[in-house]
Amino acid sequence: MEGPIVKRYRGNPILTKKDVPYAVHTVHNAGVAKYQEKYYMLFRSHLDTGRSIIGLAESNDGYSFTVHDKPFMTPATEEIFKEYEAFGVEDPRISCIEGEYYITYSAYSKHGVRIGLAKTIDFKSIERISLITEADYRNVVLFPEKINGRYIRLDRPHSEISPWAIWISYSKDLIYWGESELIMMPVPYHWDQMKIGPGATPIKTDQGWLSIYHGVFPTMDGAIYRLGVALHKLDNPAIILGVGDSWILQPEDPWEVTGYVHNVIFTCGAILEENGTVKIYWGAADSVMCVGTAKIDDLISLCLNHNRPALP
Ligand code: M1P
Repeated sequence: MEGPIVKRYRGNPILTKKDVPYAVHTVHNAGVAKYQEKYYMLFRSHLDTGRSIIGLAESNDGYSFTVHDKPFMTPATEEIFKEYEAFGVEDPRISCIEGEYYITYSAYSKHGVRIGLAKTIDFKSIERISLITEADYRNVVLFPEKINGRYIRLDRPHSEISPWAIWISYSKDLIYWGESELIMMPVPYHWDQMKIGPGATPIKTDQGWLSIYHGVFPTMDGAIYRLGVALHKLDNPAIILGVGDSWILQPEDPWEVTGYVHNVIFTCGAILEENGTVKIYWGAADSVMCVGTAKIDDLISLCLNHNRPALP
């Protein structure tokens, strides 16, 4: 492999607040999916209340996006969601399961952060299904198919006494989840030692499910958010075949280093193309959206040949 494992698109950032036809301060942490040959991006934006909503953009090539006139998702006005989304909806991830697009998002309120599950079949309307965690969780993403007859998700509960880590849970109906298990932890004095969280929707490959996650390192100048990769066993994603020892992307471009929150690279979506290239989308400094490409074989090789343990 020559050069960096993720090649940044020269036209970054691909989406900023200037591209949005309504008033927002940021455009970041977007889930992305392909529907009828187009790319659909659900992105988070801060309003001038400091609370977040979710907008929609579409693209023919995955690089040049046009934002729809109105937000796609704003805090619910009907109970029970209204009570738990009062402070905003954030960080959507999209998983296409049997032709329907399921969206997991953070629902923020005075009660903490829960995860909501919603669904769209056409990116025109959205139906809320359920709140699928209690507080406090973030960064929950569904595998894009049932495995052994069950839905599976990667979790990130918040703990007072342990670094925030990646768990797995199972469901027969997408509503009730259980058999939760800790599967991956930060490693002391590593680039992701402070906390980790599931990122993009897992990508199915012949060799396993490729998961792109974020890892955080504390410095005297604040936290640095980077991306890494892990490979989960195809028929049992609780088993991690390898976690890449090095990060695949860190803040370097000016809009990644400086912004609403400095030094943040945060992904909620990636698309595997037929030629083996993965388009990885990331929010930079919680301010703008960027994209880059990597070869799926390089990401898998990092997990299998240059790895560290999933659990210390
Ligand atoms: O500001 C960086 C990120 O912080 C939070 O992520 P995490 O809980 O994993 O640390 C979220 O607020 C996320 O949206 C944000 O990008």
